[in-house]
Amino acid sequence: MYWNEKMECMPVEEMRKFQYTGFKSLIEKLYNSNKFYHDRMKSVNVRPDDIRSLDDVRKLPFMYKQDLRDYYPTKLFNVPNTDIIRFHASSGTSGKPTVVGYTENDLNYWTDSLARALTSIGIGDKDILQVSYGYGLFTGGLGLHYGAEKVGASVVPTSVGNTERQLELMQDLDVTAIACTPSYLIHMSDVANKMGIDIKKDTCLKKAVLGAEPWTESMRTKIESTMGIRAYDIYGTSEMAGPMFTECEERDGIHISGDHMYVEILDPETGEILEDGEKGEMVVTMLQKEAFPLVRFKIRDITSLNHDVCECGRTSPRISKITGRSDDMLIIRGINVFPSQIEYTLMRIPEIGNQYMIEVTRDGALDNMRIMVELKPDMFSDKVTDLVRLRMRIESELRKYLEIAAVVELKAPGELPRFEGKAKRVIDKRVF
Ligand code: DLL
Repeated sequence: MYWNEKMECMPVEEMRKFQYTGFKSLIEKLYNSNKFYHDRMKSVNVRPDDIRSLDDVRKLPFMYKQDLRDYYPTKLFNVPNTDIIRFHASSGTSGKPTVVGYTENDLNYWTDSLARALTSIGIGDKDILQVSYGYGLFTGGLGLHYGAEKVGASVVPTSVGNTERQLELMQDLDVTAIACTPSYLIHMSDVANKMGIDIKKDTCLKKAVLGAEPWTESMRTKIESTMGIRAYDIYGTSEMAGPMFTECEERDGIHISGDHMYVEILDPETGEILEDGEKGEMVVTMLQKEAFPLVRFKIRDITSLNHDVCECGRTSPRISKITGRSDDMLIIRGINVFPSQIEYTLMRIPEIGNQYMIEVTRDGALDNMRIMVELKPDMFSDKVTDLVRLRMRIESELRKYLEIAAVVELKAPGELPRFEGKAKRVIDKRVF
């Protein structure tokens, strides 16, 4: 049992005061020590003295994923390199990834947030938690790993893949909870069926902590009824730290600990701040981060905010299930893919012309991506072996930059549809 009653149950007005104090000292620190934030504030003529209430956050400019790319890899960091003890990275909008650094305190805050979240869904020292999120640069594996150890659970760090072996371990070690993407859990269940394992009867699995990609209430119902478990939503992004917040046992929104993060919801069209219950794009300010601060960062996820006190007793605001994004990022097998990254990779291959199309489909539980590319006229050869070699080279380049497999189809010049006006390059046929 790991929770912070003072923070998690603090009256809303008191929490706002607490957030204001944290925010004010963050802004003072950044204004005085970080060129990026200093220049941004100067550009709108705001000094730390102008921040006199939490609502004054609105005076500050937004931060975008593009900023992370422009200041790649570590120019936005606010501590000396010697204080960084971990890096993670996630897909950027083109070419380079987004790099996030952590001090020791950052890792502690992140772990603290996850430990509170796991406690809120009843995962503790009696649990054996299989972490089937990817370990490595992706934040899912290591994030859940440390959070679960903090609550005293026994961790089975399987990472993603090798599903048959995962299922054997699940049975042999009496795993009680699993953390992975919802689509991977559905895939596991399909593989279990083929192996003659009924997760409901033949394993001790009771809970699943699912996130890193959008999923719906109907997926939850399907997962729960076929596997005999309770499934909880977990949310976070690498820029925030990684996975950080979950639903509680009530499952009426994802609790956002006010001492960790301040959330605003904006109308994506007008930029106006929206009221509780209204859907818009989420903007976050991290209140405790040292290495890689985040002030008014446009995450691009669409959700709504609710400040009512939850039945569980926690007063922290809750966001509703993420229903989409205000940009064109795709999440394929739990991995973020920007069409601009695909374009960047394709356009560096001299044989490829200007036209391409991306098609995403779902086969069972697994996402598949097909990329159709038109070749330049002089590159289109009759020799099948040349074309096969070229296709394999393009697939390998894409795998290198996107970290997921895509099937490439080569097209003759002029074969792909042309559009008047904005080209439709992405066809997402998945039903969520
Ligand atoms: O996906 C961190 C994470 C790991 C979250 C494990 C949950 C579990 P990124 O790779 O930076 O970080 O991707 C962040 O994924 O902006 C959302 O668009 C999407 N996403 C994450 N969780 C959810 C969720 C991790 N529960 C991006 N529902 C975010 C819907 C989600 N989308």
